[in-house]
Amino acid sequence: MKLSPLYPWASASRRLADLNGFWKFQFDPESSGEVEGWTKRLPAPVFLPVPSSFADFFTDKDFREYSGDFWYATEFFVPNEWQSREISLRFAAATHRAVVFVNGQEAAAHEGGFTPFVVPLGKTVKWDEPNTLTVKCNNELREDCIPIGITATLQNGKKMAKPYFDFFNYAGLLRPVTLIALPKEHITDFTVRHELSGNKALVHYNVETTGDNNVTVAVFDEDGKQVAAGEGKDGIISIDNARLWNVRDAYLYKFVFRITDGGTIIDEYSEDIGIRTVEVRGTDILLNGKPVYLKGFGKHEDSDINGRGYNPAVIKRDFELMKWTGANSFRTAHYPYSEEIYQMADREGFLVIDEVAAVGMMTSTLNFMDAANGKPTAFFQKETTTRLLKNHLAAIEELIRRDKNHASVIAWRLANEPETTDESALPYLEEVFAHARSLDAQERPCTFTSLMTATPDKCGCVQLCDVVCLNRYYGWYVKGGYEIGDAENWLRGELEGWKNKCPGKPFVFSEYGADTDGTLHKLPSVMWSQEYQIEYLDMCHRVFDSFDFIKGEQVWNFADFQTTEGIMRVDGNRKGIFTRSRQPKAAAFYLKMRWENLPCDYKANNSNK
Ligand code: CKX
Repeated sequence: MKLSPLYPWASASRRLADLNGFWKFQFDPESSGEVEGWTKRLPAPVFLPVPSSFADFFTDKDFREYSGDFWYATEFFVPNEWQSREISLRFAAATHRAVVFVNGQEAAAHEGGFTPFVVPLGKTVKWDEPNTLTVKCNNELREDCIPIGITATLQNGKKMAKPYFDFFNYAGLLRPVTLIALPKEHITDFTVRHELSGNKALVHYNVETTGDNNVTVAVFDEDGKQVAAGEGKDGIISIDNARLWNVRDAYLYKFVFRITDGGTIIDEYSEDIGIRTVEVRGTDILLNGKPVYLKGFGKHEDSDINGRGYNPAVIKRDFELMKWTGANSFRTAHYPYSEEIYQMADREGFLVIDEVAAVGMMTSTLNFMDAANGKPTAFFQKETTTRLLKNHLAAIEELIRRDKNHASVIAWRLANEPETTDESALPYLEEVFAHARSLDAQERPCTFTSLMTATPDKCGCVQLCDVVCLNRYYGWYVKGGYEIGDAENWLRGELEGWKNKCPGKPFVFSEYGADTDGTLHKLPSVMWSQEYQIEYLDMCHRVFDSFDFIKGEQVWNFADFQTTEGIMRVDGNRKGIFTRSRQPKAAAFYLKMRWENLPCDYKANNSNK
């Protein structure tokens, strides 16, 4: 059976039931739930909302910091009228792994906390009667899974997450759960690739189904007028005078895919699709053949109380704030985001660098700081590497399968700050890049973000990147405060090195930032003050502006976000341009002034204009 990555939209042929709401929940620190029969019934549950992260609901620190197994349970009904259909459950994200039981029987297991999976229900389902659904989740960090870390056991026997990354290990059923009833013969997936030819757009499409009946495609413009059609599972649809999807000027066509048998519609699935091309030519990133300069943020899915849980209100606020600053792009640091975020990016014309959760590819117990200080850790030479690679490749496959049709997604970010200074990184990343490239029909650029210590003389993997992405903190982790003048020289020096090492590639600053207390003002500035954040950003921008091959700036971070506690963080990472409650720091007004005045084709090479 083919399991579909498609978003659960209802249609003339598709039925959905939303299973979100309060579910039963119980921690299982002994991992004894299965033998004790929790697959059928949780013995002493509390009630928690789904979707959400569990960590910030409780007042007991043991619960916030909990690492291990935890269970959810609910009931659902499947109406008799659906007996002729194929029934499944779709989990948009269960972090970091889950085993699903339906009526006490194991129905599916999934590794990876940020991509959807579908559980076919088959004969286990009871019609018009309550079905029990229990899910055993686990949030333990491991060196062979992404995101990477370890789970330590404290002297009191409690487990604790030790992430090799800098964000809180929020977990749970983070995203919606949906009951889906499809016709037996149905569409499981589709892929589009766009080609521009004068005023015409050619959309190469492929539709996958579970049967052999005929497939048709109808394309409607935003006024609901049909503008093109196609027939067959593969084909090319030609749209005359196509209105292209563009930066902050999105246009979406409705593609309606149908399986038909004579005059009968067997299945129907629609999606709003933007038509655009993306490519890298010389040092330019081209959208529809025109150079674009990325202005925007590295983000997190992170908010008060709900942690990393799906939060449509925060999603909306974030887009409004990004628009207000004049941004045109963001990166989904450090994992695939909720599908609704890409849908909104499609609608709003934002350029997205879409990231797999391969973060923490360095060994460090002081989360990411040892490696950031240049301590060699030979991360890719571990006994766990083969298993890690397998999980990493699977996660890339799920990411690309899920997000491949979004116009907003212009590049794949295949790893964050891997330890590319060690020669064992190259064969590992070569496989990762080759795999991603083999999966994307749109042949989007692929990249990783480069760690501070991977300077031009030390990085052995940059040649894999179509766009070179630098995470640099001169003026913060290196030469901060009164030494900022030296920081500027060091940054310039490094960029001269890159110019020689990679002539003819575009560079994007995928991280640069300074921790800032949203309440602290100081004249003259000190590090952590709002004045220093502006001085720091201004220094970086002065440098970026003087190198033609820098084709984008994504400041770290859009908003303050929660991390593991420690001496490096004051209730989280404070590099936000906005506070965690999404109010502006002074730097937000500074950035707005800069970005509103930078043209979209800033620094375009004349030959590509
Ligand atoms: N880059 C020295 C990864 C992000 C962190 C950021 C930071 C680091 C910097 C690496 O996840 O939050 O320290 O602010």
